[in-house]
Amino acid sequence: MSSPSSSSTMESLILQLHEISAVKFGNFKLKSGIFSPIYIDLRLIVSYPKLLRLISETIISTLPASAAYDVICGVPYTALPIATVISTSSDVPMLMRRKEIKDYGTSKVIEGAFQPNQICLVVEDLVTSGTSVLETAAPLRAAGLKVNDAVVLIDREQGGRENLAANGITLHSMVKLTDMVRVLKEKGRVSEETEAMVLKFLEENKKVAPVVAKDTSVKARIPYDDRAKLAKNPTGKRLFEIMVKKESNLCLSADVSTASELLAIADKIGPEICMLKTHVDILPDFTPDFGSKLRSIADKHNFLIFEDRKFADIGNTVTMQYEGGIFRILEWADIVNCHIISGPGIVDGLKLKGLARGRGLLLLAEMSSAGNFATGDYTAAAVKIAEQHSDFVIGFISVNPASWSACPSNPSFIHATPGVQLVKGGDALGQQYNTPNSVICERGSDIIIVGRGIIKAANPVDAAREYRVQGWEAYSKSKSV
Ligand code: S5P
Repeated sequence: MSSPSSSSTMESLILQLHEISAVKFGNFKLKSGIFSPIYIDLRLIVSYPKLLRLISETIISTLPASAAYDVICGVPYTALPIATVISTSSDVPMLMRRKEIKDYGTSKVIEGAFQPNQICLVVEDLVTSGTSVLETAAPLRAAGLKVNDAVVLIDREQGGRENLAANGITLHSMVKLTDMVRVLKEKGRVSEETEAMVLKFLEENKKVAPVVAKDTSVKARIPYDDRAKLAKNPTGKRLFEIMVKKESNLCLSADVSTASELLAIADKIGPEICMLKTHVDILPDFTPDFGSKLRSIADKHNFLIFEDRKFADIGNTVTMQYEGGIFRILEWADIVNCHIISGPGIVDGLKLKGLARGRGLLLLAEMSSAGNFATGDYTAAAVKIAEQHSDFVIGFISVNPASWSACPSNPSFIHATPGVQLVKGGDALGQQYNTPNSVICERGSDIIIVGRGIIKAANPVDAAREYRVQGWEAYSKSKSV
């Protein structure tokens, strides 16, 4: 609000927002569960084109020259129309971030045309903790764009500016909530008492931590290096040690169409990961030397190989499936996994072959797909079997181990979680995605397993780095909850 004209524009904007009831006073329960005396709902502005235009024009004219940008992206959904109007009126190309990821066509998270290293301005309607801006900035950055600035219509002044600055994003706000209430009081729209109540509320709720950091359900985590010392199985121990050494809790699910593609991507992404997961039976060009080739890449980049075979048969059959056939999994995979549908005999069978070779086993205790049956007693049975075979079982494929209060697993077991992308969503065939932060901080897992989020990214190496950084930051945070 520097010049008189801009301050009168701002006043007029505030009054118009109040007139259309986009700003309300009362007692409102917010998403975080706390009660607020003020509520802002900017979804309404799509019904008021003149106001939408005024907001968009003012946003752009109040941005300092230092906030240079090549493209803009609105945070879905409320800021999308604002970004669209800015784009068409100032002739700046726009991008769109998908909230839900589709599994057909291109599976893109960011829609629109752009070049790597272009600068993208994020446009938002309302900022509280800054979480939504960060959720949009992450996939933009993973796609190779630079995100240095975000512009917002209203700043609730509850820590968003600081949280964004900590993530390298400068927040430019048009209206601060305190200014808004002051103007409405001055113009006789709200009483002095209401103004005082709102100011008191804002003072008392100055800092809303971003959702990623505010979790209270997870107890402070025992660090991976301490857990390495507890692990009975040498592969489980090594996995913890690799994670610490490489600062990576990222497992790449290398679900590509050929063995040669798999070896190429393993070599490129190897430095970012602690583990590489394969489905060897999907590779049409598999040859007997596949295992040794992958082994030498794994040794070069120091990651473990996890063949996601999901054994499910009786003990005697799985011994043959593990060791024999054309794939000879036992020869080259450090880790395999199995269902426990057939009972504990399957673990005995796999252990018979794997234990002497120092291999490790993950039990499928939960699954990421919608409607699966690995819940409740089934999950508890997996924990029990793991305890009975802690020399061979290294941990679980799990989705929400923080919720296993009835059957907590001991800290030497590692949790690896599939169904991870930078934004929540799903595919057309039942897969369900959570973000790295949610998986590690809220759901209490240790390893994020990422497939299409990396494989289908425009730049898989950059995407892998982004997942590694997000996964490791989440782990670091959860050590000190
Ligand atoms: O419950 C599960 C267990 C596994 S191992 N859900 C899963 O999605 N997986 C595997 O993780 C799945 O077979 C696939 O290889 C990977 C997820 O791939 P994305 O492309 O959905 O990340």
